[in-house]
Amino acid sequence: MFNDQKVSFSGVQPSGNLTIGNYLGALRNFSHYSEAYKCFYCVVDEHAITVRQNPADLRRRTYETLALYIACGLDPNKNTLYVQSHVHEHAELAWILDCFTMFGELSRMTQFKDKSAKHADNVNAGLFTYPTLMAADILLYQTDVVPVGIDQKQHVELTRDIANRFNQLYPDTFTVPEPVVSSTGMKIMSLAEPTKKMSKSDENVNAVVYILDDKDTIIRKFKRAVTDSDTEVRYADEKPGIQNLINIYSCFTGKKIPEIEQEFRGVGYGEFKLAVGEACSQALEGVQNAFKELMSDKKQLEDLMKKGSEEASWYARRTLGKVRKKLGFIQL
Ligand code: ATP
Ligand code: LTN
Repeated sequence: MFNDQKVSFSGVQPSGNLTIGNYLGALRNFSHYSEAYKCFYCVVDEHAITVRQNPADLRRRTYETLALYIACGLDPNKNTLYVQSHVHEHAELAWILDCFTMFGELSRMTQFKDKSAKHADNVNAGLFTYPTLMAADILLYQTDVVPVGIDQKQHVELTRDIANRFNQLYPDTFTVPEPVVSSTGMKIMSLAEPTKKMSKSDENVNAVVYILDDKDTIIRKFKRAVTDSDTEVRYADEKPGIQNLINIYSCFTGKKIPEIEQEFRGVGYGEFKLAVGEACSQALEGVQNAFKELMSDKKQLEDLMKKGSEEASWYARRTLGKVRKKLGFIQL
């Protein structure tokens, strides 16, 4: 809460091409708060370097992620859209929060366990303290709600623990945030291994539908999606592939699960998969057109980044100033 206004904050890493998982689990839900909340949506480039990045790719994806925020419906005049590394208070508060976060807490984070297994040759300290930088992102803005996919819930819960611990020692410093996870889009699964999360850094491009994939590619990927040997379009845990496709179809069409089962009763998987592909590509068409237009004017995107980081800095400075004072750092 800042000046009696509730705050929404979230972030996406520019670590790959954004997927429909990012769209349905996160981006699409950001705009729900634009009217009633003060909203900060950040491109978290500092988080992305916990895994090795090619500099040219990182730069391009940072522009693209900002353009996608806007293309997905976030009006830069109603939301503060910016890049994390442009607001140095994030890194500064992260160090302070490192001193209020326990080694055991960070060791329990499942994302750390997964990523350190995946990047065994580069288990760096940043990968380990990733959640304290995320806590700094959130707490700097006195955030009330954090719209995320379910995989990030554990990090937001750790953020709450850190905020409560800090507030106990130094009362009234931080608002304690709530994670908000959408019920249907919270975990879109890989099309190749439907028990695994769809992830933008997956090496198998056929397992992932990107927001910017063209219609033919989208339809081809859904056609190839791994399902079971049954033919019935039914939402059941023992049918993870079909369950995932029903979820995706439900997210894009707004139809409820029983209605979808009814719609595809007696037709084979082929027809159903085609319908999912069509619904998906149709829903993304507007986003893709807006994205192309935004990317054709880099200067405009840079102006927006500048405006966003200036707005964000104003809030970040206030919280960090309060924290520094409470800790006993000398103000000159
Ligand atoms: P990476 O593969 O680089 O770890 P990612 O695809 O998991 O990336 P993030 O940048 O870590 O994406 O996530 C951005 C937001 O998208 C987060 O709120 C996250 O919970 C959400 N998200 C990511 N993947 C999915 C998914 N498959 N289903 C639902 N939400 C998702
Ligand atoms: N950790 C998140 C990205 C992220 C984020 C945040 C999300 C960084 N800072 C603050 C919400 C709020 C991820 O890996 N998806």
